[in-house]
Amino acid sequence: MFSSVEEFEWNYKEKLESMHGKSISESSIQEQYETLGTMIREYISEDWLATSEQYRLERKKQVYYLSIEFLLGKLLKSNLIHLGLRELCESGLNKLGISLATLEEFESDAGLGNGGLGRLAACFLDSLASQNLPGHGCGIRYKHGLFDQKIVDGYQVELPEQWLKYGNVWEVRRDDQSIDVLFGGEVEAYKSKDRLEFRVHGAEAIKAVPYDLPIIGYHTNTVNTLRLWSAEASSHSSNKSLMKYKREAEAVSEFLYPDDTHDEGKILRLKQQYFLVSASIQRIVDSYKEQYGDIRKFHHEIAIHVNDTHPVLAIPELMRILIDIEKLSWEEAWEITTQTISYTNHTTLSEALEKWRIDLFQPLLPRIYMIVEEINERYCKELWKKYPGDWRRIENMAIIAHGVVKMAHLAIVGSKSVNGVAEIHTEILKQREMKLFYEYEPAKFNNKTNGITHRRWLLQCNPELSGLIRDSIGDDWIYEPTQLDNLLKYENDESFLNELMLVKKKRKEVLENYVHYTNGIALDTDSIFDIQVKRMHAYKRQLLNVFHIMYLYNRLKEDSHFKMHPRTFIFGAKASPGYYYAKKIIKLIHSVANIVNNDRYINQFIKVIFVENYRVSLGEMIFPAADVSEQISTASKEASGTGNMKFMMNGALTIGTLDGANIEILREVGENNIFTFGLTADEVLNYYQHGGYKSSDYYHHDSRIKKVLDQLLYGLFPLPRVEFEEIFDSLMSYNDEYFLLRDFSSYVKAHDKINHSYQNKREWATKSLYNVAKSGFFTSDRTIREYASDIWNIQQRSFHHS
Ligand code: 4GP
Repeated sequence: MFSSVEEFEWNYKEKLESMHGKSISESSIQEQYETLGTMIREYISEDWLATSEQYRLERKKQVYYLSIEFLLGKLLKSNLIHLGLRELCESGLNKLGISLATLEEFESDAGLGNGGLGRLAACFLDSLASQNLPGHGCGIRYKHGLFDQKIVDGYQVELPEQWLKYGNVWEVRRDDQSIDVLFGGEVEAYKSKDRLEFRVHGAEAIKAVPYDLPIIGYHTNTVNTLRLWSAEASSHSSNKSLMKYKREAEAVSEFLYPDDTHDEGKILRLKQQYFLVSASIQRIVDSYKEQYGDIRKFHHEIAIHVNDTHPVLAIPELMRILIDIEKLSWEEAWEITTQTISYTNHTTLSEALEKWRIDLFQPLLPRIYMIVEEINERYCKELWKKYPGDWRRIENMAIIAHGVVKMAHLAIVGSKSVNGVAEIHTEILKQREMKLFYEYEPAKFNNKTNGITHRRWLLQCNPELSGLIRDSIGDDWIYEPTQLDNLLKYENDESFLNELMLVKKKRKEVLENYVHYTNGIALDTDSIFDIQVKRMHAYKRQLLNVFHIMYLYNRLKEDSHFKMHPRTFIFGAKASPGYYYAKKIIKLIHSVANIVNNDRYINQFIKVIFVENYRVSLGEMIFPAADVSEQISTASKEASGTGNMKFMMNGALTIGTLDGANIEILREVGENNIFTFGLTADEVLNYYQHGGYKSSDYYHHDSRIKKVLDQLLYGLFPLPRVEFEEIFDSLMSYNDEYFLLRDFSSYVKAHDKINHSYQNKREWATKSLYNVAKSGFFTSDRTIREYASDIWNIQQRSFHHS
């Protein structure tokens, strides 16, 4: 059906007619999009089936990646590129008067995630399929993904996201694979053949219905599966009124991260977690048994990875199934479980370390709670043997303590492997956050530095740059991105370097067009595009970036001799709906933008742009357009970062702290090709531990800082003093937890260096080249290979090029 343009054209017309009963000229963009999507899905259906069939025949060990988030973005374009069909479809559609780009644009972003953790999961799926590895995702089919952000008068307003408004062409609903997940009820213990057994009475069932999405490998015929579970009313249960029950059941997969400031919201989140885990594991066990029969060898054939602590109930759920249903002993079940499960930690921020109150947990999941209690008891006994009398240590390592269940502790105890996501992050886990666990079981801990799929984040989003790379070093880098290193032979090639800068300019123009259209502000594409896009969070220090802009504004105002290369500061960020402080920073960025962009003198040098509703598809436009990548978190706080890798791969230079994967970027590119500044992680952690930092000293001794901070309260913005008082107080009254004032001066210096270095076009181009050439290490293909060999022990299926 896709062997020639003509054949495609013919088939497309037929399909459109049969699906919508319309001719091309009568059809809407939505119908045209749906037609193409459906054709592609049907086109791969054979490979999709064949892939699982082959895994079965070859008895390949499979990994299931459980994640509460999958931030996929749009799929049409990447699917076409992966299948090698994009050009053919584009020509065919052109002939029919349809623009492929318009259809690609029409598709909604699948925004089933917040940020790094969810986007990483999406990159991993891509790398598994593209490397012919038997790995699948399990997640939740939220009806509404991450909210849509609107900016009204400089404030963030959240609107419900509607990605399923027109359905989802990629998914296949699998009613035959539906399964009930049970909540509540009472546990009954009974004797059966000398063994104490348990069953639950009076539980309420919620039906989990899977929707399968194909994950198409790049130029191979491997098609893996992402299974997203949707919650529906089950025919089996409930004493409640039908309407109430139906509403409650469907609420489980309605929103990504329901508001959990109240107990009701907390219970819903816990329900979501168990829903994902229980449905996935029940099905994994079923299909394993169908194929292999002997449950005792489960861990030889199956690996289950929990992405952060949200799916950690996988541990007691697998125990429940092995003990209550498969009738194994505790010891056998524990051996299998702890050989099956592995866990990644993505953050050391204390507010992100999940703890569930027992009074919420136990009534919702009584049998699971019992199992967690027993895991805890046995573990504490084991610890007592090793550390007799050291009850303090044991208390600190317990899974249940002080009325809460500590999910990270459960994760560590029940997994065979615990990994951090960048070298420094793993070290901090080992030496500080998880020190006691590391001392007890050092072999469990390992590092897997994050990566990104270079297929989406270079090949797809930057055709100009990938074209230049192809013309210079061929195509091998697409299969092995460390080959990008070969670009270094152009280090002294003036014409190549000019080309590279021309590509950058083109990509800046694309972004300029978009910003011009959406924000109504024209940008100078000869200015330095200095970009910070990521979730809004105090530790990521967007505020430090704003302070630098305010400082430049002041300097330009005060000193008419001060000149700088024009800069365009671009921000994109969503703040959590309940995170008041982060929302204030969004307001501050807009307030500064207002002043700067409307000042005729100043705006020759600086412009400030906030792009609304930052998401994956916008990222695809933004990363290629950056000259400077802002990675300025307080050292020790950013576990890895992955945006830093996307910028680098597209030739931006990083200004960054020695945090997360920035350190590894520095190692790859060398210190000439990155601008680092600020406290080190050790220095930060020592301050936290021993004190000694006084932010007010910096306020009183650095007039630049004093001026900027005072301006938060008066003299600059036409706003009441209270507007930014909280920000001021966080720095002065609460001693600047994230060390903005401490790092300000070295940050300004690093920016001066950027300004200086950009004057020399050739020097800048060479630095940019180094960043692209050395970015191969950060492909998620490398990361996934490490997980596959060190943790999951899975192997590629026999290779099929297509
Ligand atoms: C993020 C981390 O903050 C980021 O440093 C890391 O690159 C990313 O995970 C992937 O490992 N964490 C989250 C989260 O997104 O929700 O905790």
